[in-house]
Amino acid sequence: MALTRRNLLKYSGAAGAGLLTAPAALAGFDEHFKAASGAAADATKVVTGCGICSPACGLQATVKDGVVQFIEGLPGDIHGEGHLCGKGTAGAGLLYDPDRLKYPMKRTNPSKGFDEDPGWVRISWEEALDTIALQMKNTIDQSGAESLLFVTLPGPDLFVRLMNALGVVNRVDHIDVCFQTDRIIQKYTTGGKTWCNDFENSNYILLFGWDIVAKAKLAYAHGIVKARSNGAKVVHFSPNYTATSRMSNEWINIKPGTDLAVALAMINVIVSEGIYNKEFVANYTNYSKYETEILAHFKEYTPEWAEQESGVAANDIRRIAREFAASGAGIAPAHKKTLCANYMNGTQLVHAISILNILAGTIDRPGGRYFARTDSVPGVDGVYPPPAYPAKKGRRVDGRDKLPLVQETDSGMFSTLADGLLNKFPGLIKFAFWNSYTILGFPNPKTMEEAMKKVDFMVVMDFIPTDTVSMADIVLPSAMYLELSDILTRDYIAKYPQSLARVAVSSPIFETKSIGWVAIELGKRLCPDYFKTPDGSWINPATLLDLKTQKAGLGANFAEFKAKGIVSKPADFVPRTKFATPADAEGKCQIYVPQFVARGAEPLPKWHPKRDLPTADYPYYYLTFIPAVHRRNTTENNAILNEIMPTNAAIMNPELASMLGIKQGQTVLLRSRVGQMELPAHVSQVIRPDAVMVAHGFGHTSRYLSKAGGKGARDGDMVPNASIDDFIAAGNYGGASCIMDAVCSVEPL
Ligand SMILES: Nc1nc2c(c(=O)[nH]1)N[C@H]1C(S)=C(S)[C@@H](COP(=O)(O)OP(=O)(O)OC[C@H]3O[C@@H](n4cnc5c(=O)[nH]c(N)nc54)[C@H](O)[C@@H]3O)O[C@H]1N2
Ligand SMILES: Nc1nc2c(c(=O)[nH]1)N[C@H]1C(S)=C(S)[C@@H](COP(=O)(O)OP(=O)(O)OC[C@H]3O[C@@H](n4cnc5c(=O)[nH]c(N)nc54)[C@H](O)[C@@H]3O)O[C@H]1N2
Ligand code: SF4
Ligand SMILES: [Mo]
Repeated sequence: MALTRRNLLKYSGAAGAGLLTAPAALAGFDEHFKAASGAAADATKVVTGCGICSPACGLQATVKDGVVQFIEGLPGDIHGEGHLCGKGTAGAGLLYDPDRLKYPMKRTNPSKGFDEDPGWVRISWEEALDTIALQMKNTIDQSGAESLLFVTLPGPDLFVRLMNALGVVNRVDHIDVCFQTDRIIQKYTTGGKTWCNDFENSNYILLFGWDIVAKAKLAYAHGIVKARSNGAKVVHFSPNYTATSRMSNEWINIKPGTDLAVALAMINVIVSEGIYNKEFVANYTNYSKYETEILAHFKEYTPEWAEQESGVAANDIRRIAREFAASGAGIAPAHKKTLCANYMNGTQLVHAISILNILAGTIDRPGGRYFARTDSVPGVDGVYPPPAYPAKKGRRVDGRDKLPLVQETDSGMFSTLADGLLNKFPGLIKFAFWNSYTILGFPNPKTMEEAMKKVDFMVVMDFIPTDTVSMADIVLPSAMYLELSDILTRDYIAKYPQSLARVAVSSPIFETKSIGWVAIELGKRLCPDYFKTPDGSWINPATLLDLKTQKAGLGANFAEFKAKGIVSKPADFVPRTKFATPADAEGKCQIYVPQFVARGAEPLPKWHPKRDLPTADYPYYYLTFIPAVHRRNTTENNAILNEIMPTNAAIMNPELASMLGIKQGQTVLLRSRVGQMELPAHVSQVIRPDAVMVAHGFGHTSRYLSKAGGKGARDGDMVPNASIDDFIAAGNYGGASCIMDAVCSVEPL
């Protein structure tokens, strides 16, 4: 059914009526549509980019009377290839979520807690910004800039400018719970981010974990499908049978946390048999310089040894290693969470996988992992060079500075933040600004809840009333991607540059604003010199966008770029012959990383087990996964997606269920050494008998999320919190965040 103004009003009114406990500021939606009804009567198609995940597939929205009626893929876009995935198609459910934050609000109940009613009162933007600026200024004056905490991605550029101008030391983001270890390893082994996977030209795709087909970046899911139809072989190691396992030629059931053993053994086979890509290895890697060390190091990691650790037959490991090496174009993507952040040994695992790709000789080669060729779009500092920024002085609350390789990345750590706030530096942080992050993304949200109570003043900017919003002193309503304009460079499929204009398809709902606008407004109040243009006027977001468009070579101004929709600059793919590894690597890929030694890390990956192993009390592996139809912890309240998957369950094998006397749908109690949860059992063959699996993204506690609030359980409640000391002791020098490193018991209730 297409959305029309009439049925939307009806729908949002009905959903709003469900929110009987919600304050006036959160209820009702009709005002916005009344305002929009003056718009043109004819339906128009607006081209933009999806904003649910980072490839930003091209999207076209049918808009009538100012209301988005239909969303579909954009023909000609290399990422979506004219399609959107389920999450992307349901975008209007986010835009028109009746629970959205609509106005700035302040709390009137001084008692803070996730169970407390904050007593929200609507305030003006002026009052909100003045209050926030005053709190920030007082904090800096009394305790220094180190007492400000920003929980935000390193963007947008205007917000970064504000943080730099104030000398903010403590900015943290979720990169460590996702792909930080890969980022560190790529920097030293290949010279940068190799997230582009040339699946369609690959002959052999070796997948450890990553459920690429369901966890689509649509672009990669298409790539796997094309690879299969081109005759490539796909091998998928996973403790559960996933959508990707179904698409693979071989699914290999692996003991959780042991992919490292298998990868080390594959390197053993390839180097000891000398079956690596001779031309690439000789010309573009440091193999020959460190051959003695490499051969000696991997000698002990035989397939027979790896079989003991992983349960994967030695013969299979040997055979797959040989097939991969002989294939001519083999690829082993690492990309994100499953390999990089799941377990304590994630850093070693991504190093081992990078070595496999280097030995296959496919770094920046057809069929391999390659570097994105993109347009270069300047940030605000490239358009308006800022006055010199003050030096950043102060302590890192997350302890990042104890891990030199992480310190070099400039992103803070979700995984150790709670420990820092509670134990290492209690009282250090007086003011926190959360921008589009909520506690469900933390390895152990319970500890984060405790930690947040220790911060005196908290601002939360988001587009929906998340759990974190419940703890805020001031709440700022954020615009979301369908209300914003921007330049999107395509960097998932990027053999040549392609940029897409993100165009607002809806006027801002109620009083929502962008974080860039907030940065300028706070800048005016706190550090005006950084927010002026050379002619003395305030930076204007629309003019800034025009200048960026011009400098990136995409058009004379944004309107011109917007009229084109997509700007492609086709060019031949010229493989790199010099790699941007550290200067002393002389432009070569590094298998052995000599620079790691001085940074307290291992130059070659060693075997380390995962952190939590089964015990008599907690005999089963605890696994989590992200469902295909949701984005992490953002879409559970989207009416369309909530209907498809409203809650989670404890997924277990029939063998385990029958041993424990558990029936389909029966409530079970899962316990780990730090937490417990009750969920209905979902008995299915898809998972190993020694593991239990729970979907991430559920267990929201916010009373203002009328569809997701109170449904399901929070996967992270079972995962032990970590500290920097734990990481150092375990040799986890890349800060792999142990996002599902837990074991559990199961009992029927
Ligand atoms: N639909 C959807 N797609 C997404 C996202 C989203 O929110 N929604 N988010 C994107 C992001 S940020 C990320 S990081 C990726 C995450 O995508 P994935 O890496 O696929 O993440 P998960 O779904 O958490 O885990 C995938 C699988 O790994 C298996 N697994 C667990 N332990 C092990 C192990 O030790 N070895 C092996 N081989 N497998 C194991 C799990 O059982 C699960 O089936 O997805 C991206 N794509
Ligand atoms: N326990 C556990 N923890 C995990 C994971 C897990 O599987 N289990 N997975 C990890 C991984 S791989 C990742 S990538 C992280 C992701 O963790 P997060 O980054 O925290 O998850 P997101 O779903 O991206 O949503 C973050 C916030 O952004 C807001 N948001 C979403 N879209 C918009 C928008 O368009 N505009 C604005 N203003 N706000 C928006 C949402 O409301 C939400 O509050 O979580 C990690 N943490
Ligand atoms: S893969 Fe899906 S959610 Fe991600 S950008 Fe494309 S359509 Fe949107
Ligand atoms: Mo992620």
